[in-house]
Amino acid sequence: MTEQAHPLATIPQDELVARAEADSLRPRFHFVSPAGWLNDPNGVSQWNGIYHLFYQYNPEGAFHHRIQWGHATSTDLVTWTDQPIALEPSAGPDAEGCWSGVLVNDGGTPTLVYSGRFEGKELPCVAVGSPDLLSWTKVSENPVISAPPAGVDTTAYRDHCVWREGTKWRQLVGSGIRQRGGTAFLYESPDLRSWDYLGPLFIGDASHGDPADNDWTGTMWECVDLFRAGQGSLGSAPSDSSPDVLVFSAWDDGDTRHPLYWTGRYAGDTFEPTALHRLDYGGRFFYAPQSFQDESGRRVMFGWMQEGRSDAAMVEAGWSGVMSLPRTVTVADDGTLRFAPVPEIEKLRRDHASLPGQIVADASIPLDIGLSGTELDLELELQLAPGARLRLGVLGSTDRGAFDIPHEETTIELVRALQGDNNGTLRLDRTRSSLDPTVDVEDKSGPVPMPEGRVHLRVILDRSAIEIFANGIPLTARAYPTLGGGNISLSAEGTAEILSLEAWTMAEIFADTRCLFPPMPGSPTQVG
Ligand code: DQQ
Repeated sequence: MTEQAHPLATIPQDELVARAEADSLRPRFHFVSPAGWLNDPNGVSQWNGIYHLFYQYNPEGAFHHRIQWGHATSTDLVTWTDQPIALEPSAGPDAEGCWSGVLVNDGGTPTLVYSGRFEGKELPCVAVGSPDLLSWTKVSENPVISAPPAGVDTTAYRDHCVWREGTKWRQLVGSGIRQRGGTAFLYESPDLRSWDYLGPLFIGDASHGDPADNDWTGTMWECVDLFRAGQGSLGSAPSDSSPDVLVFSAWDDGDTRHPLYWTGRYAGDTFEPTALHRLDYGGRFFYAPQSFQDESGRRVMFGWMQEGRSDAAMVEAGWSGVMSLPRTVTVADDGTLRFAPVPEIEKLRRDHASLPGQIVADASIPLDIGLSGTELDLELELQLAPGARLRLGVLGSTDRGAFDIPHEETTIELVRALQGDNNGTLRLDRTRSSLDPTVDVEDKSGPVPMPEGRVHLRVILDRSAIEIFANGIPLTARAYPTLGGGNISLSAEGTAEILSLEAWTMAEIFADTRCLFPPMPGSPTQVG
């Protein structure tokens, strides 16, 4: 490293990987960086059959500084091979960081559009790749847009969504207009190098709602992602009633709030919104999502699962940040989105156990299904009576209930409304998740459609990473148990029928020791 070490770089780099790997809270089948810091997914794509996941990376330590683009590839979206760092800051417009961006196919040339950071501000930059996407060259025209739109008082300006429309490229840059709200500025280009500003695609209203609300749209939109949820490409005449979707991460003055999406219609140079929705009830724990359409036509999304422990604890642990499992995005009959982990993840299922169907009525049952653990995939089919409340406890410590012995458990709760057949609530209660008083235990919840009381519940646990899907509505979060328990329990108020419960232990995805600076395939491995 040529730069002076950052004051937070307290762990020698040759120890960082070992330190990170020794942490019992580090996930084993979610993608994590070799060590150090990871945040947003970038350039998510499939290129000639190979999946590419780039990510915001600081190999110097578990803090956000001088961000580079880490890179990993996969043939199945399950196991990942570390590839050499794709972009790193260099003298010029990205001297302070290569921030988030996307990958596009420019007539066969892999091309990255990203935010170069310099003098505390970000501007759009471009880099072109070798055919194997392993070597990247920044173009001489950088920054390809020299400033935010003239005369507009912006709160921030960064992150990109780029697509081909007819003979031109189009680009959105995330931003916010002071005293108004978040926005995405629309540009057009013949060559990805020279861009004409067309105007704001759509402007949010930051004065609408309470800033404390979990659907407040913020003062800036990070990581905007516009796509057509149905058939056809952006800008073409829609062939069905599926909406266009504008995903963004609501930001406010340095605070990463939560991912939201607008459904609506993109046409001409504007987006006509129909409705605003929360994208994941975990809020900041599924931040900066980015999606792509894979070669089979599926829309696949990744998000950054932020940490819920202190900055100092992250630095000490030697690693920070988890990439969500890739999840498919589909449209429900009501025009809102549904999510599910890609089915490929099921390859990791190992030991299997199941619970015969049974009714839990006003009872608590310790679940002796012959399986427990901290790396699990659980799938339940449930039938809740009106007003019933079902609690699924996971990551439970073994001495549950014993007098005076500290107990930990993370609780997933489903409640069916008393009236009306179709509504309910999903909630994650982390108040007893950890004996560590410093970790985030904020309540997470939101409404879930429950037609006639039926719920398909999927819970994926990977040590500190938790992904929950209730009838396709996601709630992603982190928990930091100190006792290492993997017990499962069930309890109910009212009547809940467990139609089926299946559980699997999950295999790990990284067998070999990882390298902070992965070498080019075929070249000798570097230390660290
Ligand atoms: N993270 C990136 C930015 C983006 C933010 C910097 C979202 O480009 O706005 O690492 O988490």
